[in-house]
Amino acid sequence: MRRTGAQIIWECLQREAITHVFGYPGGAILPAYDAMLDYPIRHVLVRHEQSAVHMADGFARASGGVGVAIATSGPGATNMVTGIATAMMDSSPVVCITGQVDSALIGSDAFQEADITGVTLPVTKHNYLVTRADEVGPAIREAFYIARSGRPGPVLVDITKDAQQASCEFNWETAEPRPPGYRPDHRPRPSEYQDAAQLIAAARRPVMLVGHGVLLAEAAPLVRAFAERTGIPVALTLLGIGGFPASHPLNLGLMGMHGQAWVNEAVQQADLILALGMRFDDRVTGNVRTFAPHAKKIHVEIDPAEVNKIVRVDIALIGDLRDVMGTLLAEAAPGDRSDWLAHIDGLRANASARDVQNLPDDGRLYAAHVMHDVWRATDGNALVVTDVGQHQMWEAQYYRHDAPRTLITSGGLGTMGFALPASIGAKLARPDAAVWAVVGDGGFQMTMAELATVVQEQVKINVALINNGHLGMVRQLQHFFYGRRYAATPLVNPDFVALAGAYGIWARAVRTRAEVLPAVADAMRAPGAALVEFRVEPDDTVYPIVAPGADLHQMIRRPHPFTQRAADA
Ligand SMILES: Cc1cc2nc3c(=O)[nH]c(=O)nc-3n(C[C@H](O)[C@H](O)[C@H](O)COP(=O)(O)OP(=O)(O)OC[C@H]3O[C@@H](n4cnc5c(N)ncnc54)[C@H](O)[C@@H]3O)c2cc1C
Ligand SMILES: Cc1ncc(C[n+]2csc(CCOP(=O)(O)OP(=O)(O)O)c2C)c(N)n1
Ligand SMILES: [Mg+2]
Repeated sequence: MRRTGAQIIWECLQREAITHVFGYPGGAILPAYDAMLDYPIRHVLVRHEQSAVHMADGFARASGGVGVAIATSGPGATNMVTGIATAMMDSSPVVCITGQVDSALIGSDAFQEADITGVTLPVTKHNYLVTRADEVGPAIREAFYIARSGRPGPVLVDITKDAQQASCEFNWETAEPRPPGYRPDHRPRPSEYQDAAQLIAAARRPVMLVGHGVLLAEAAPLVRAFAERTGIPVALTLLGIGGFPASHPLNLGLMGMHGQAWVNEAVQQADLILALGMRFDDRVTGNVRTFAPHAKKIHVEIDPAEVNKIVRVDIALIGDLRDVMGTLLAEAAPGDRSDWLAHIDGLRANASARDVQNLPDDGRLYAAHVMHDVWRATDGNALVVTDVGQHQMWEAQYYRHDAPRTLITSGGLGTMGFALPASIGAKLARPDAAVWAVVGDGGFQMTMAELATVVQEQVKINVALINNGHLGMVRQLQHFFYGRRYAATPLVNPDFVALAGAYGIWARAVRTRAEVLPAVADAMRAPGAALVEFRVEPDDTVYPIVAPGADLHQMIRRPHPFTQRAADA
């Protein structure tokens, strides 16, 4: 059949079962927008192209599918870069389609020309410049294949305006992708499995580190079965949260820079680390030279480039986590690690005495309380999307996630402004879920223009705005490491409730703990989107904290008994 390049874009998206695209139009992509009207795909009109990519990313992370973002050439395409880099760092499958100036004008500084394949080369898994209609189908089909196979990631397809306008024969079948040199399939050798099984059977103090790869591989049930058979406790990376149920007796919790003290201590005392789909980020390991010094290490990982990159391991099982865990489970010997678990329980009891949750209500509102109460009010069933900062860490510590894909957050790039748009994508992917965007007063202001998208597209999200009047996470670094010299971290904020009102969004401000549960319930009952502004303590600190580069067990702990007050800060 004969089609224009513009039509082929939508034919391909339809065949890839894409239901939503997130985008913003402009001259160089107009042929594609015009053709779009004839296809049954919902277009979500964003307010900034960075947000379009975050929405596609949120859609992908919530659904397990691929998210799609679309923009025009030049400023439209360059606005996408932060969103693309965010998806790249967290291995999220996103396909970005951009318009480009006519092929004859490339390199002439034509109106709205930017070399977006050049700009995005380091932050995409792969990218394409398409200058002919007959290249559109193969490029888009290959882009989807690359985005979702192996280690997922963002792929950009830049299509010139004349390629969109020209016609050619389109045949989906002949467009089957065969990218040269791309081999995403790896499998461990049987002897590697045997060596791993021996190390596991011999370990007396083993810990599993569950990472994002467990979610990407849809391997959570296998990991759970493996933990239960072997009695091995589980620590989670930030992006691994949901990969193992928080309520499970073998769950230890978050590890790393802001991980719980007992989790980091258990990792440091372990004699075996079984790292599953995680890449030993520096926020996870602290000082690499002293990381888990007594442990043999097994790394289950799909990307060979991640093996021995940061931490030297004794055995690497390179392959898809679901396949590898299936084989490991079949070979695993039942184990009893009750002495080790009892030891960790002792560490946990020691730490919990310092927990802010165990303190009497002193009339102040703490973000930790807010997150705990949001967890209670949502029965632990919400799909939470967090922004970046202190509130992100408090969510990770105090909202207990039992199911995969119920926490979406920007971990690797740490992109402020991620949460509001990503929550819109997540809600469109999972319309039945109660979606909460947990945002700081700083990051929210980076993409709050998307409140208009929320209203125009009638997306029922709920925003928990943790207003501490500061760029809290940076202020915290200044507090500990820069002699309390607070350069450029206090914020003068708008009236957030009035702001939401200007968009026609239900909103309420909360100042005391007693108001938290009713406000959360009312927000969810509100027929449209809702925003609750929690005016929390301005000087609160995320504990524990491992100083950058310090040993993982050398955490700065919350003072005990709890003494921190505004006046002490
Ligand atoms: C303010 C802030 C504070 C932070 N503090 C912490 C902290 O205290 N603790 C913490 O853990 N993190 C923290 N982070 C997040 C941290 O920066 C990293 O993003 C996070 O640790 C990465 O987790 P990960 O390795 O599990 O996931 P990713 O970085 O997404 O890596 C996933 C790995 O899984 C592999 N993989 C993908 N698919 C498969 C598959 N099918 N099979 C096998 N392997 C697969 C990938 O190749 C990759 O190596 C913080 C971030 C911010 C912004
Ligand atoms: C786009 C971007 N710019 C700067 C930073 C550095 N940074 C990390 S956390 C943070 C403060 C976030 O403040 P806020 O959104 O109010 O959250 P809080 O820490 O107060 O909870 C900053 C500036 C970042 N992560 N992303
Ligand atoms: Mg703040």
